[in-house]
Amino acid sequence: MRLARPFALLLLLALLAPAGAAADVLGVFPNDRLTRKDSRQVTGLRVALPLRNCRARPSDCNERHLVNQLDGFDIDPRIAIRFDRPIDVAKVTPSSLYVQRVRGGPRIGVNRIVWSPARNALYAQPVVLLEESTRYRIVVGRALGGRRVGRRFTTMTATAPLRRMRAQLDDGSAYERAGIAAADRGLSFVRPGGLRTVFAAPSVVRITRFNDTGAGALQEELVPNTAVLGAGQYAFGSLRAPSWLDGDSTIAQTPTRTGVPRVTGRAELGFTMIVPAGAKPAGGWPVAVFGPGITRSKYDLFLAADENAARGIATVAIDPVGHAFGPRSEVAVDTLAGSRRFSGFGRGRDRDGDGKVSDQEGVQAPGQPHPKASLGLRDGLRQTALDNMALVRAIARGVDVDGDGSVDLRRDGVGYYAQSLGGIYGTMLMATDQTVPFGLLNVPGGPILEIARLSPGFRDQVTAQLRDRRPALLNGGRAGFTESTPLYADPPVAAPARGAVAIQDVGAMVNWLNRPGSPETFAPLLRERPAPGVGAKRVAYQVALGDRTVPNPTSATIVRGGGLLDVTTFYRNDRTPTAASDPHGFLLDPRIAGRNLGQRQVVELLASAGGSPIDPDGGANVFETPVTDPLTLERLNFEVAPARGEPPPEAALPPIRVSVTPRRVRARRVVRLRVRATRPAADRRRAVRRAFVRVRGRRARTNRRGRATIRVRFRRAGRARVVVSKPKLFAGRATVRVLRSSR
Ligand SMILES: [Ca+2]
Ligand SMILES: [Ca+2]
Ligand SMILES: [Ca+2]
Repeated sequence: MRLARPFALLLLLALLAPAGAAADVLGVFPNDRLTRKDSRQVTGLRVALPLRNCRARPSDCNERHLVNQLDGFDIDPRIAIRFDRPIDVAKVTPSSLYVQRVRGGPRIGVNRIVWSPARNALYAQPVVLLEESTRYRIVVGRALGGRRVGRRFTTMTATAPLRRMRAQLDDGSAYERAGIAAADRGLSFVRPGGLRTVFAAPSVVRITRFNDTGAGALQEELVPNTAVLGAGQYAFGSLRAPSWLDGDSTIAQTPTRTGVPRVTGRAELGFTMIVPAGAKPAGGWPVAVFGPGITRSKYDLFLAADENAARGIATVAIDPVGHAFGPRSEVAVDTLAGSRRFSGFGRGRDRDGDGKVSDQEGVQAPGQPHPKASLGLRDGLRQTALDNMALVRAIARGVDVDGDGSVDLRRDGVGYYAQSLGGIYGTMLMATDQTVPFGLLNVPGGPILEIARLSPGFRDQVTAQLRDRRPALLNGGRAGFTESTPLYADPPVAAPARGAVAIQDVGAMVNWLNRPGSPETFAPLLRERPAPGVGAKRVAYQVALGDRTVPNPTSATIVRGGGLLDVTTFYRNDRTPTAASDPHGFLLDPRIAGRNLGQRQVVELLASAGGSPIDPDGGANVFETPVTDPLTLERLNFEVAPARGEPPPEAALPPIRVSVTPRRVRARRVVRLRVRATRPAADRRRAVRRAFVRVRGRRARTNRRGRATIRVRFRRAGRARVVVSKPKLFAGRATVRVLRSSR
């Protein structure tokens, strides 16, 4: 049967013509096309982003140089899809845009969606954390891109480097390289001169720190001590631990398959210890390691162990890298018999050369515009996790606290608990150290940059980094910048502030770079996918509603990443008389209502060697064990003051208007299409010069008058699209009708 000619033409048009004004996909990121083969890596690849505009944009190039050492893309990648024209963000659905393992698996939708009108680009992140060292594809469906586009990418190897460094502790090679003889790998309680720094707890009337804050006199600070119940001895001392840090507090990236992380030296770490009173059990007292938070120190142990000793648990803590002030720091213990003063083993150093040592100086890479600034806290956190592993291994060697020749602490089954930053490096420690079977992590979050930008107290540190970048990226608004970044449960952002997407670009790079030393990366290893030889852990988490220091959405990242909801307790400070205060410090701070019950949950978990977390207030609702409404975790839950000076929304790109003559041509003939491209100007249309013109695979560039001529032959009847594009302009199109050849 022959169709009537007009009908046949319509059918042809329907088959050949692109659907209406659907946008074309111009580029997809991440993308394995931006890698090189590298057999030294677990993934067989190494990232190879182009280094462009390095003179004008050195900070961007510094970051690219660092990611180009990694063996794959971020496990929480910020997907970027460039289109040639606007799309309807409402059309982003689990079927129009998703990520899927190349080997098969569920389709993973996206959230945290941003549409940039100025770039015609869509940004989004997968709803779940991807697995490391794994090939995925991003699929853009027809509903979004006019045609289906799939692009492969490979995720980075994120946890292996820390696990490899732990293995260097286990096989002794790290100690050998650090020059720490086997006999010197335990805990030391004796200071030079023979002073044994172990004190009978009831005889201690005061503990005082003398902080080395730089040049000048030491600064005196009383150490509050609430750990008196059942305490037998307060002990102080040191241990030697290998260090992988370079002078700028970063760890050199080595190939993930064949590389051996390089030990750069050793550190002498001070510790504090509380030993229970009474007769020790056979094999010694069970031990819990406490991990202090940022700007805090090992002296927080005396605020974090109210009930431990009374329950027969010895407690010990060391400082994070860069903490407890400078090397001249000391501690004095006043007893009924007199006062003893000895080194406090401060780990801070005057790294910025201002003559002062801050309470955390040296834990992170130098700030912008230093080439490694974007590594931030990554390696200070990894090193601190390794220091705590060295502490656990020192305990395993047998600890004789009182020097009577018998071991006083149990060698194995060490538990861990921690606050804030301690919960951050603690999550990394728990996920990688097979010798620590259980722990409780209080108020951690990640990634660090997300904590910093969302926390009113830390936000100005992000401001400083954006200000000191080259070029600077401050665009006005709260603390000087506006990032328009949606939280996990937020609706899409379709009108980001001017300059916000450039800040998001930096955020995505920094988070990617930091992932090997970030807690959410390690959270899946705790229970869902234990690392080889490590095993699943018995863990619990505490989160405080409305935490202004480590905001709730950053804790949610860990809880979601590790599937930890059933072991997470939500402390509802809003339901207590201390509702007005930041609940972040609730585990230690005697001024916050939830403190004692928070510590009760800790001690019950430690005493049961990782049993299910108790609900500290039972049926009452100040402690939710587990979290009643998980969605609450995804919100800030505190009031944010209105921002001032926020920039206007970014403007859409000026559109190119395309005119083509002739508008109708015959198929199978060479035709000359004359194209003209203009854009709106103040009072008239202006020519668009040097624009790219594409039609049916043929290309040309417009001249000074915005004109181009293309010779092209259309094979079949239908409609042909002429596309004119130029950076920073919205691409324009015109359609040419191709009639059947007249034979
Ligand atoms: Ca300094
Ligand atoms: Ca002993
Ligand atoms: Ca309760």
